[in-house]
Amino acid sequence: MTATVENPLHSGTTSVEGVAQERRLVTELPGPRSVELMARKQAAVAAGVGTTLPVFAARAGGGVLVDVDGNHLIDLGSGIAVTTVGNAAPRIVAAVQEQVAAFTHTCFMVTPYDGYVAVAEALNRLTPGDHEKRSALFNSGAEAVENAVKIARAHTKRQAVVVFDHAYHGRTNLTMAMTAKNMPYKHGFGPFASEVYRAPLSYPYRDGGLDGATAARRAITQIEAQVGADNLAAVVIEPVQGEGGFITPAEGFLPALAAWCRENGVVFVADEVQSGFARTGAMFASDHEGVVPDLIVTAKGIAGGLPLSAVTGRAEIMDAAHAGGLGGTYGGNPLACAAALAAIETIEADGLVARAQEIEALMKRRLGALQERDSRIGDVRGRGAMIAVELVKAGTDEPDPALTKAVAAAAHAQGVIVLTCGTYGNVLRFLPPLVIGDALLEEALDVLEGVFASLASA
Ligand code: PLZ
Repeated sequence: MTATVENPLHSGTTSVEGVAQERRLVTELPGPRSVELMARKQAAVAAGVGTTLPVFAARAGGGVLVDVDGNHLIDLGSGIAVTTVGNAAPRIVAAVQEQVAAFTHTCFMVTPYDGYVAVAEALNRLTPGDHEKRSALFNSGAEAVENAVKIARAHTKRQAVVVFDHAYHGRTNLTMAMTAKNMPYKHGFGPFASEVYRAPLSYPYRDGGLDGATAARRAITQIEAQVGADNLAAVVIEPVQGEGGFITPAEGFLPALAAWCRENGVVFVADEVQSGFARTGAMFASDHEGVVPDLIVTAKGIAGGLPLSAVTGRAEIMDAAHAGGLGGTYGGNPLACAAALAAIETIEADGLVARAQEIEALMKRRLGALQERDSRIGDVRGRGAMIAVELVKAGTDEPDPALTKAVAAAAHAQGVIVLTCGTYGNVLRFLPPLVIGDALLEEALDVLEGVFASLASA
């Protein structure tokens, strides 16, 4: 019999990585040091690089970010789903310190090193499906998405790419074309890459609850009519959409699309840049419905904050690109690889997939209760620690971006970092690090509840 060990995540741990696990405001936000730094930022950094909170970070750990004025904020953003294993997670710090002292860079294409190979092995093991796989490493999510398209085109000798309504795939030229939303991602930045076609998504809250099979049929009919399977290299989809609004397609949608791709020799690509690595309460969001993508794109949570991304998939597809056709100076940098191996070890050893499921239960319980009292919360959705609420004008389904902005701003002012998203700017999203304790989560939700009450029929 094992003794019951109290889980520190449930018991209000007082300090993680030297950071007190509490919300504590010692100045107004932003404080004087942040204001000073913001003025320097405005004078030195290009205006196109925005910030959500005008608060400069000093350190972070567990579920808390400490700013340069000593304010302790509850982090429900994880740097957009990146610090899944926590900020400055001990295994990552140790692994990176060891690597940085050994060597910082050789370029894997010049003289390789084992960290890169070990990350590829880990990805091949962890991603859905037990077929033979290969991986290639890059720096950013967008770069990996671009490479997945290059690989699919090399394999199929076809050109077209299908993406979906509300999709987000990045800010490079090809991925801007693949991204749906104009402002701020595309506006004024065209012309965009050609041969990218958009299909309707399954969006249960806004498509009358169309079942997954019917929604897939609708998308496939449009693809067959407007593109033609014989011209189509790849279908690229986020199994749970990120920037588009945490839209989770109806059950059956993803499997039906994947099956159609298989029947038609089209490469089915899951963009799991945001949804991957334990975030949704499974190692990958594709796992929830047993979908086995031909290629899977990962980044963000893969390396706890060091820049790393990957394409992993069927060996015969991955190997279609000629030698020297894939790469880049920094892709699979040794520091990032050391961090990735430590992040993967942390997810597995600390049971973070299960922790994401606990976070889902807690958040959906609280947000569901709030929705029952407040008809401005049109929908509560998402999986694991990737949860969102879609805000509408009370009692309608009309998006309310102004309310969403106001709620986020009020939460920020009270020391809770929340992010917004959605094509209509009316989705509040929550992406806590999986190492956040229950007490902090509950407190953040208390703050949100108070914010909704204070903004009542204003
Ligand atoms: N695919 C599904 O979520 C990045 C972008 C934030 P990069 N999402 C956050 C912003 O405003 O730039 C993302 C994603 C999905 C691809 C990407 C792109 O990943 O690492 O930002 O290039």
